[in-house]
Amino acid sequence: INIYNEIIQSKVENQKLLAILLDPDKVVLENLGLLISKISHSPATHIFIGGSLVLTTILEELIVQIKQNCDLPIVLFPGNPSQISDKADAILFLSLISGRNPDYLIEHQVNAVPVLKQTDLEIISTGYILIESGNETAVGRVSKTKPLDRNNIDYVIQTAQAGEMLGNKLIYLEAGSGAKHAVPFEMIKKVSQNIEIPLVVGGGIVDLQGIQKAYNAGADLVVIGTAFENDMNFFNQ
Ligand code: 1GP
Repeated sequence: INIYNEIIQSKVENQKLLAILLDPDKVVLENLGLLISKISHSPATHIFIGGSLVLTTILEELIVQIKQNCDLPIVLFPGNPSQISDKADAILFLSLISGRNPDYLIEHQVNAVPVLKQTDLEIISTGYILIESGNETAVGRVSKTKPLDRNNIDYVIQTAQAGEMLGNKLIYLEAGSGAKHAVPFEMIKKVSQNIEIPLVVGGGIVDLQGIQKAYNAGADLVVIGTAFENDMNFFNQ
């Protein structure tokens, strides 16, 4: 299966997608059975794995155990090149195009190539755009970049369009994990209207209504991390 082609197909059919983001630093392996069962019974279509730091060594084991017990595609969402594992299905090959730190625009990507060449991971190039969220989030802190102004929608559109013109396959509007304010719906709407490629939205979405509103505004795939991390019954509300 080609994960990107499926995302495109879903967009064509207006079927919305949902990724649960698991941060390996926060997953307790002993609870994994229950976690996987909750994910399998949720509306999730994808599992994203990654975090800004990932200090743990359980990344591979985590992926292997999920794969044994769950059919959802596993997509790496790495904070840096050390978070690559050939046990996953695909990787969001991110470039932080909202920032002006060359390390996160191209340096880490260059360094990741020898590792990626040894894997069969499907590589999904992604223009990653961090939006100001009312609090400092790990992405901004670790990447040492400034998020884009949440009121300057035109500049965010222009950034997303530049990402598309550069050949990215996805645009990801990110408020940051645990964001106080999610990406504004008006911004999702305008950006989705001005790009052809699928739009991923995440950060600070804490209820089912927020997910639905992001879909209605034009998000093709919504990412939920903290809300599910805090409450495994999040989707049973
Ligand atoms: C972060 O977009 C994801 O990269 C998810 O954010 O943890 O706030 O859901 P939350």
